[in-house]
Amino acid sequence: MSQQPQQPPVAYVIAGSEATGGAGIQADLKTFQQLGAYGVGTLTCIVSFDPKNDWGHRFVPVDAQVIADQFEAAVATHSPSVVKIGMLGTPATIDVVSASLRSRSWEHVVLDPVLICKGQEPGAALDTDTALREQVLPLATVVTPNLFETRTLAGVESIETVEELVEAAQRIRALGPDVVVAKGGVELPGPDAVDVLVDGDGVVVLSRPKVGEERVSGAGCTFAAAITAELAKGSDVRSAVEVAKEVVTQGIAARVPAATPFDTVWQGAYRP
Ligand code: PXL
Repeated sequence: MSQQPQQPPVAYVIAGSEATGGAGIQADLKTFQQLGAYGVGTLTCIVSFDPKNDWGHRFVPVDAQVIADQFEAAVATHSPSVVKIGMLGTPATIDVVSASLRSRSWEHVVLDPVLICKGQEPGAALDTDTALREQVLPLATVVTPNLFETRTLAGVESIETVEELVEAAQRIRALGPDVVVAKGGVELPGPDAVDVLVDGDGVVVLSRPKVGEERVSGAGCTFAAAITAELAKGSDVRSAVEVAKEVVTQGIAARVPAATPFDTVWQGAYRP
């Protein structure tokens, strides 16, 4: 008798392309593969850094109807129960993604609330930030803001300590998501890269010695994608976040040098 091989869990991502391969949907799909999840992706926008212009962002949104079509194809084919949301980029994209998400039920919606990419000027797109906060954040079960995004979403001026990071994460949790994982990264002062997880049961502090003081491209994408893959595999959120922290730490230690201003994470380095 022949036995059916075990089906891989499906991890779905709605995100942008970052043409150098360091961030965006490229990093997401690599992370899914590394963790043994079958990756499915819907493209929201195309970002091509400009080497002739200080690596400035060239940004092209995907037409809203084309996003809706991709979503329709993906969910009809695989019926995913877990989805990661990465860069959306415009209010029109946020409208269509939020409507698509609401059209069916999910076990988990993992939101990486990409407000701006590394190297972009803060405050460039207030209408996009507002739309994300109002239309997508309430649908998220897990949200993974970096320090800048935590300040913006929580509406606080400055975060200098782990206690302030926890307080800001609690404010974001009040906007809807079950679990907030606020990332201190290299920018929170101190020798360690500290993330705080705030859920209905309390607070978990995740800490690893900083790997250098330089930011690395793709760390945020990889972190949220790893959480998504682990949730697709059946993990609970706290365990998924522990694995994701390790994936990112190992991926940063094994970083890929790049001509862009930031080196990039190597997801393939991860070993459990
Ligand atoms: O790292 C955030 C990010 C996410 N998604 C896309 C990006 C970037 C940053 O450049 O381009 C598509």
